[in-house]
Amino acid sequence: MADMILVIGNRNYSSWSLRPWLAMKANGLVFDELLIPLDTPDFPRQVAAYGAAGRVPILVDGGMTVWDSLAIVEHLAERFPDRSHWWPQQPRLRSHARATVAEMHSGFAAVRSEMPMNLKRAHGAIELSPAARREVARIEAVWGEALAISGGPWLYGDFSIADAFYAPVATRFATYAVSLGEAAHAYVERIHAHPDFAAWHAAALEEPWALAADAI
Ligand SMILES: N[C@@H](CCC(=O)N[C@@H](CS)C(=O)NCC(=O)O)C(=O)O
Repeated sequence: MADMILVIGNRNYSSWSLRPWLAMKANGLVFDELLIPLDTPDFPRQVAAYGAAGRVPILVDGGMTVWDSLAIVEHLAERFPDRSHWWPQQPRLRSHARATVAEMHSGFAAVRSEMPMNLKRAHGAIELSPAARREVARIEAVWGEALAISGGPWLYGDFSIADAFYAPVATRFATYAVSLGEAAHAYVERIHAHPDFAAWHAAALEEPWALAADAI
């Protein structure tokens, strides 16, 4: 048994769980996973065993628990400073990456609610609100700026926390066939080809659960 356990939701739907999971895998960390299915009568009781916030993901690291996807990766970046896929090394890129990740962590509500992550959904476009369209344009602009200042191929050169945090939205753009410029489209494909993401994706497709997001 590993020292760390990452408590996650369903791989198909839990965009917040995917973020730290991907960052941890990209950094070569060894951890156990505990999946608590979302939207089940038993979810509150099961998740309460790991933390009072009542949401996944949660990291159990030795004697302590860390909840919230961003707090988890910050905790791990401090604990494993020798790993190279947390924040970018260069200060300017690092500050930009932090702002980009903060923007995702606290925003893009319309994209999230209108296009829930649903890896099993048949790909196809839906009608987006003006707010969601504005957010899509903003995400494309953020990606474009990051790729321009870093030179790519990942947002800040090497794969970093920023890529892990934008991976769920990259899946939404593919699932809901969002029309994108060439650079953003290529970035969405790059995320899908990442071997760790591909492993998560393959496992998601095997899951038995069907949630309300399937209606979209
Ligand atoms: N800001 C939190 C959000 C976590 C979150 O909303 N998780 C969802 C699953 S993706 C959840 O646990 N939902 C269950 C519920 O609200 O009952 C984070 O970054 O970890």
